[in-house]
Amino acid sequence: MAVTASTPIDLVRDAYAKFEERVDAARQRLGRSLTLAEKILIAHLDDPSADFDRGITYNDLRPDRVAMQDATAQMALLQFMTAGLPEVAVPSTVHCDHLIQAKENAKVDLLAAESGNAEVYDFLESVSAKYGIGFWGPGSGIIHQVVLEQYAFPGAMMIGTDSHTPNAGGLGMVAIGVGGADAVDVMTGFPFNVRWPKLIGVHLTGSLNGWSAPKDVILKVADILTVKGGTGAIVEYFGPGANSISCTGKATICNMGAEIGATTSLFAYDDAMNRYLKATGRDEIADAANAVAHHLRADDEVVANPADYFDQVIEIDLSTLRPHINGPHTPDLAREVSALGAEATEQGWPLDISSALVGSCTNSSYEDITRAASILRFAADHGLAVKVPLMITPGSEQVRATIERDGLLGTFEAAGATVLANACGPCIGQWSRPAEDNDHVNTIVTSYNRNFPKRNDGSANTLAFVTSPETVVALALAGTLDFDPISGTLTNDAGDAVSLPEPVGQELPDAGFTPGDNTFVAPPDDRSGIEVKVAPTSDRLQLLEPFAAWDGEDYVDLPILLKAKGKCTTDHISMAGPWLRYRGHLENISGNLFLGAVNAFTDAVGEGKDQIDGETRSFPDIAKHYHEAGRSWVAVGDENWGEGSSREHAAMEPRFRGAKAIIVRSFARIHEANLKKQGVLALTFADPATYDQIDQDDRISIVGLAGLTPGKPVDCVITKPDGTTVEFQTNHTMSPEHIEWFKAGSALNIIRARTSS
Ligand code: MIC
Ligand code: SF4
Repeated sequence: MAVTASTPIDLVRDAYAKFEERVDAARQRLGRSLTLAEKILIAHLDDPSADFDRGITYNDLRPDRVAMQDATAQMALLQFMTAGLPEVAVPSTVHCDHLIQAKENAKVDLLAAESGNAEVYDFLESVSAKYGIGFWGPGSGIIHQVVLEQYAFPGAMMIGTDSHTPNAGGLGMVAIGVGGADAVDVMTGFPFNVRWPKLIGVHLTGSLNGWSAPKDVILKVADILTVKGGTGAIVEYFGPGANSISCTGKATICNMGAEIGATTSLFAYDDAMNRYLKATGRDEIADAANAVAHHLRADDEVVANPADYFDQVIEIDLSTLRPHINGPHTPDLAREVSALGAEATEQGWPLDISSALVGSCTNSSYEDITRAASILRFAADHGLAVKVPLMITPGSEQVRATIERDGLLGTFEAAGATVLANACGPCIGQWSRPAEDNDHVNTIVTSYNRNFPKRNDGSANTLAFVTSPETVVALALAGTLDFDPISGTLTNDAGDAVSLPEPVGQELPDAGFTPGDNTFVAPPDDRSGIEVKVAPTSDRLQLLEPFAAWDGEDYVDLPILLKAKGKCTTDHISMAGPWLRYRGHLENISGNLFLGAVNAFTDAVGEGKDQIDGETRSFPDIAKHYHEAGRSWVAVGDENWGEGSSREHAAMEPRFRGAKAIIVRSFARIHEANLKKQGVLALTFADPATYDQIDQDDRISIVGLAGLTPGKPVDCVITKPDGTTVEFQTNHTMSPEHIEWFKAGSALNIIRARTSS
């Protein structure tokens, strides 16, 4: 299989041939019309005759591609290596974007990353070369932007080891964020197993205008659906308004569907996608898509009567949608920009902005940058200047080189902005921010997608608000949250009141994109001599040992390592920022386990009571103590446990340290799948009130495990320190296959057994 810096046309044609074979047949079999998401899933079913039932059945699918970013690729590929295969079974790529720290500027930071992360980059490059994986080195850009520019195509299906993989839904595909173990399934030639999603339709009418941007669509959807409203569902956007949004704007909307927990989001193929494919040099793919365009959109009956086809339909009139800004601490806390000043004053959030950041995989397209730059240009011409540090992270080398050529980077630089590397940077806590900026409560505004506490600069003092790039720039000019770009005025250097004009963007560059420095490395044809080195002394990489199989016994009287209060996202379970350093070393990264979690018994963050000796210790230290003492344990939590990232470290660390079960009110999809893959019981309280009955010194038993059956509750018992007991039931979503994973110790143990036989 030739590995190239783009999707070969043959792969696209093969994918489209499946639509021809299967879509009509499925329509007849089901006796109804189909949504676009259904068509794509059906075209990618492992067994085209398999039954599927929304929200019920688990089905095997055959994705066209796999993409991995450096922070998750390490663990994914360490797992892949243990399968002992000569090469990956489907086209796969690795993208180096998460490990570059933002400190000075693009050039200095990239050099620092190249030397500081040399061991990890060398590992990823050699492992990619050995197993036939395309490698995008540091500086090439953020995974989702590169995938959109090079690999995504309408009607395709891919999985990526990053929760924002759905970004590619902007180019009409089903792109799903997964943990590394799911990627390993597909790279080892097995299907991707996922619960057949429910379908949420978002009907867009009207068209965006003035200050309203694609970002506002998803900020509004997050407001309506909340951070768990999309769980287990694909969000399909349709209607006349959809056609008025550019391809990259659609990608912004799909990208942030991760924030509502959706399996993925997508738009139908349209002329905006055709234009984008052509502008990014993929005319052949555009022609192939045009020839099957009727397969690449929902059937007409679906669009005419959406309530008959979707589980839920949301209506948004783009013409009346006003600019939004969401946060702090959660991406679904929404309001119009014009209302934020009053709300911030009431809540005691600092009105003064301490930094403004444009970019990330969500919002760094050519159109985004042109809209933001149009405001900066106006400001420069009218005696206005940004009042706070402004930073910009281009999404890819192609975008960076193009906006440099077209003078847009110059506009940012002239405004005093710092241009950071084409990487995640401050979006993932890789922001080396001066301590004096965040040693006190402070406010930042970003065009990113996530805003959990500590997300950007590692400080819980920083309150992050997410909004469109142009609104970030307007707020940077105002220096305060109490500014409405539509009706407010700013005072210029001559003392005059100035109103900002509406932003003006350009969907695609007139002169086409320029690729910039080529940082793609294809694997060599002869891979026989390549050795993948992992030094036994390394503190960043560690070969994996298989987890032990289940011993057939019930779990009796397990201590509760953590009962988490409130949100417990993957950032609370396994923090990023400085810990990204250890993403390839399971033992070392386990030093961050639950460091961000709030202890429900004490309200303390990251620490609890060690039940062995009664001492107060950090959660990772307690976990290590239990592990070394051979004690198994459980963790207890509230709603949407594991919200956010796809990082499987959040499941592997508890597994490694001896967690037998995570018992919560509800789970986020990717994290629940990751726990199951690693052989940890992911249980939900049948009665959510049971959460309140669990006290610090209780023990929990999980019984009847020999009878573990799909759909059947699992019995548990709380034993109080005085010996009294409280029985309760938990539910799980394990299929027969998942139960096999549990028994074998992990899904990977099963793959190992199959590939070695
Ligand atoms: C994120 O946005 O949280 C990340 C960092 O991209 C993660 C992946 C990771 O933790 O490595 C994600 O979204 O999956
Ligand atoms: Fe990177 Fe942020 Fe996008 Fe995650 S959300 S891939 S950290 S830019």
